[in-house]
Amino acid sequence: MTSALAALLACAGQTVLYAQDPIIQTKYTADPAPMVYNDTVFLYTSHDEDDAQGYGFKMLDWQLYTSTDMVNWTDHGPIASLKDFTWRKRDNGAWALQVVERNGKFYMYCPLHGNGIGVLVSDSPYGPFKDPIGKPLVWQKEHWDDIDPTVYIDDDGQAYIYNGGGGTCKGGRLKDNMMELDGAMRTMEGLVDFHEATWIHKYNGKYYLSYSDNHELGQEGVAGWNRMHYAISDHPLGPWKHIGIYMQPTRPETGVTNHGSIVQYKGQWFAFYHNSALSGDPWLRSVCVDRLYHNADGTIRMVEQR
Ligand code: FUB
Repeated sequence: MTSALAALLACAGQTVLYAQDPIIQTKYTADPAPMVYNDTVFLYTSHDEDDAQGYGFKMLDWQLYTSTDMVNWTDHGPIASLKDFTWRKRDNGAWALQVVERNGKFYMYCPLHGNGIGVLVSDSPYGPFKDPIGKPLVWQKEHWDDIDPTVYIDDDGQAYIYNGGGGTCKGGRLKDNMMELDGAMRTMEGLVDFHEATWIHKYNGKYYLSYSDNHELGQEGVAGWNRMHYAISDHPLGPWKHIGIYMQPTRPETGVTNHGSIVQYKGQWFAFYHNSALSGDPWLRSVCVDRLYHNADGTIRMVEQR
């Protein structure tokens, strides 16, 4: 699948090609988790089933798209699903995932909502992915805590895992095998109005933890109008200094969630997120991407949604 249209924009003296938002228009996708590997963007997403309208989250598998120019996206279809976890107790709940590479292996961290966070492993970013441990990696027995895993591997090789929803973000170390916690996870201090959707990136030696907030959460019985916040620290596990908002609620304001991710590709920074522009329905979301800029003082300029 290639994106339907590309818009040519002149930006800060450079010519920048963008795919038209939403960048995926043939399926409903959410919770974008980009990974840059071998000069390619591997965009892993969750997937809202077509018949989820009026139902709530109906999410059974995870999808993969790739691009080498941020304009044309190739659809690789579902690359993992709830069925890959024999210990699952529900046939719904394939929420926001993330994939990272370490020493030639690819680790996919998957929340099974209500069942904990599992990990799948593959020798290729395209899969097949298998569950080597046969049990949850994280299971704090609170179904809102055990969502939205994100993993960051620091320059010294130490890997960190974060997760959380419903008000608490936790972080901790992973062992070198990437499939075991190295000590207990602890609450990330200093975040303001944390809701979910943790993502870590590093810029100029500082750690950035971004997340969605509780803005107008629950109005009209839907998920809210999340804004994306960020906090900065000198250390991967904080304490964090809350800086502010880098993205206002997505448009149109259909009461959708937002879930951001920030990545550098070919020297430029990008903010991925999702909205309900194609469907107008909170449970049928679509992944978008826009440019992200760091200011000279390290703060993030508000992302302009196109
Ligand atoms: O997609 C299901 C849930 O909605 C995710 O886990 C949250 O981040 C929110 O996007």
